Amino acid sequence: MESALTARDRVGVQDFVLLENYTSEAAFIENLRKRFKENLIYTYIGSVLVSVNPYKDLEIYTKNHMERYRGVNFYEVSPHIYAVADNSYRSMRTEGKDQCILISGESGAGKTEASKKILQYYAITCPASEQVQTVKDRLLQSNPVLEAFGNAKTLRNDNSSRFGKYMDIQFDFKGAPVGGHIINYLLEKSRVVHQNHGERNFHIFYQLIEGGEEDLLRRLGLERNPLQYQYLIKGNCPKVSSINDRSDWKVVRKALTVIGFSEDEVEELLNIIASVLHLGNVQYGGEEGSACITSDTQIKYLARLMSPLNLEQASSARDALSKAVYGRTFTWLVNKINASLAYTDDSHKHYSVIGLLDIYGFEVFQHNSFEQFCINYCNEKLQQLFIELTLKSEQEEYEAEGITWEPVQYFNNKIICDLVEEKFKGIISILDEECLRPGDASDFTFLEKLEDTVGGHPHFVTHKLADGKTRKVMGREEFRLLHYAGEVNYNVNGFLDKNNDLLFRNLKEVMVMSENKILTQCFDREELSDKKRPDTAATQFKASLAKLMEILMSKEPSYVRCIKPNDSKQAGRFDEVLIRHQVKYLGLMENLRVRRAGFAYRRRYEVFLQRYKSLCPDTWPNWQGKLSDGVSTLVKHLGYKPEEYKLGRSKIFIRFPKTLFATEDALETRKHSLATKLQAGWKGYS
Ligand code: AOV
Ligand code: MG
Repeated sequence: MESALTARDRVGVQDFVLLENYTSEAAFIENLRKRFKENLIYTYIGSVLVSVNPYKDLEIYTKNHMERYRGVNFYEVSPHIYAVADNSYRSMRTEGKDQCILISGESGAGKTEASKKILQYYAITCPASEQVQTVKDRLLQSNPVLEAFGNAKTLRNDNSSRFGKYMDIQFDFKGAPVGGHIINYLLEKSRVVHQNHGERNFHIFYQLIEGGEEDLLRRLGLERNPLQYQYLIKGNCPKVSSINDRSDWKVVRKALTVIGFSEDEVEELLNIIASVLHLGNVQYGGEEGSACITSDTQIKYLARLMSPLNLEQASSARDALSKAVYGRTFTWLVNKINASLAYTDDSHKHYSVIGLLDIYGFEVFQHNSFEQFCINYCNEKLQQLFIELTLKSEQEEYEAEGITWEPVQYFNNKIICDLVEEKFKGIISILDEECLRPGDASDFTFLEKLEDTVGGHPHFVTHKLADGKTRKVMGREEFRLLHYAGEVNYNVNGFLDKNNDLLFRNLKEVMVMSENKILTQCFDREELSDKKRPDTAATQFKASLAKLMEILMSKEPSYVRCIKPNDSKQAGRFDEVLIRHQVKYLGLMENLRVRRAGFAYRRRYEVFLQRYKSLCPDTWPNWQGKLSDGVSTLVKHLGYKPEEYKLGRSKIFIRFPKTLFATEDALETRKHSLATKLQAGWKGYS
């Protein structure tokens, strides 16, 4: 059998707080690398789980694994996403407090996979009646449906979430999942009409075309060839080796039924998807700058509505319609799923909640636009929440335990959040101002206004230098934000249009008259008589994020910090530069410093005593007195020196990892000798 010591050498420590040299980034990375090599993708920083995407299927998500983590103390078993899920579940059950699990990391780091593993864990391990089973099935099946309509292949991730998702799982007093509710955040609608090179439209389009039954496609007037559709070929990438659209179609089709869609509803939904593809193929020709439709499709209304426009206006009106139809259908879909997950049992209205947050991760492309601006702003907010909550909870724990708190320096990204969202002088306010200003407002005047207003901000850069010269490396249509996670250049082209997100009134009128039942729910007649201008896209997003922060603040948080090991989606490749960058911006070293401020290790008295009581005759087999006295007796027997530990109100704090390792090794030795003695008929301490 391998000794505890050599095992530590080979696979590193399972909690970074146990690193001897905890301030060294090199030691941190080395520990991560050792574990990654051994397929140990999970490591803790205290109660925070760090996860490195393995880019291959590991045999660690079986039912047996789930059982191993059920009801077991966080620290008794090796780190795992199931341990986080189980810990939140138990806190919810025992303390009666709503929980949330916040998953962060850049695009492709494994957030969506982590959130699915957590959901599966609850679906399998929580108690269930027949009715609960239906809810469990629906919770699970909501994933493939939302991913089909809301995920797409990007350059960063073949299954990239293009919307943010917060999901509440509701549990009754027996701890059974009885309902759920999803809030969706800003879908990247522009993808419907345009994809960058190497990227795809949303999965559902390809799934339908590849997998749809012959007569379905005939009814929808679709050909089984993505190359026929303008909206599917912009990225020049209709097929992806890691994706099987045909089998995914089957999964999605079945999931829709499980969630409770009727055959008619499915048909109407697919009608909409097909219409968007047809719409994309409406091409304009015409002379003297006025548009007419060249192909004789049956969409006559378009001809009437769009002929007063020039070519560019007509195309953009068509695309605006496609985006609006798709975007609203997506929201309809989420509402429909919510209705099917709604907790309907009136007799037990009271329930507890575990919230799961899985958003789009921080992303940087060659060309970044309004969408990346929103996505990265969202990540900025989440990082801020993380910083404020971990610092706060750490400080509170020290105070609660009566132990002096030593402040830790932390990079607080609030300054960047303010730059984006501050009233009157933040970037969003300035953008809105330009969107509302009549006259010559354009993307370019927006950029000029930014330069005038926030030009001197330490996290904002454009091509203009303070002395009036220009910065050559930056384009004249760009501004750069120095995000917590890195620098991103945003091209202002399209910012005003995307933020305005307007649709011609007469196109809305046509939609209201549609016979498709889903569309009539998406386009409300009242909207036509509404005189008030709706909030801009960025302002709506800002408000929904503020609400999200409130929801999260009201719950007890757990964190999963995902790391992407390389940029080529490859198994086994540990790209040190890339990883070091993420460790830095995720603030993991600071997180560790906060966690270690003074003490490497802390445990509740009962947990500590339970684990090590066999090492002292006075505490074995059971300690009868006060827990703190028991722990005190135990550690004195083990020879802990006064400077090595402190006893708080409910926990022991140990300063150095080596003290704990010595105790662990003693436990290991004792287990060995106990096994030998038992064989020889020994009865334990008397
Ligand atoms: P993301 O959610 O963090 O990116 P995903 O969860 O979609 O990233 O992970 C990207 C891909 O990495 C998955 O499709 C899997 O192939 C692989 N992967 C991730 N986690 C695991 C795991 N635990 N085991 C095996 N493979 C994994 V984005 O949605 O782009 O921010 O917007
Ligand atoms: Mg995702």
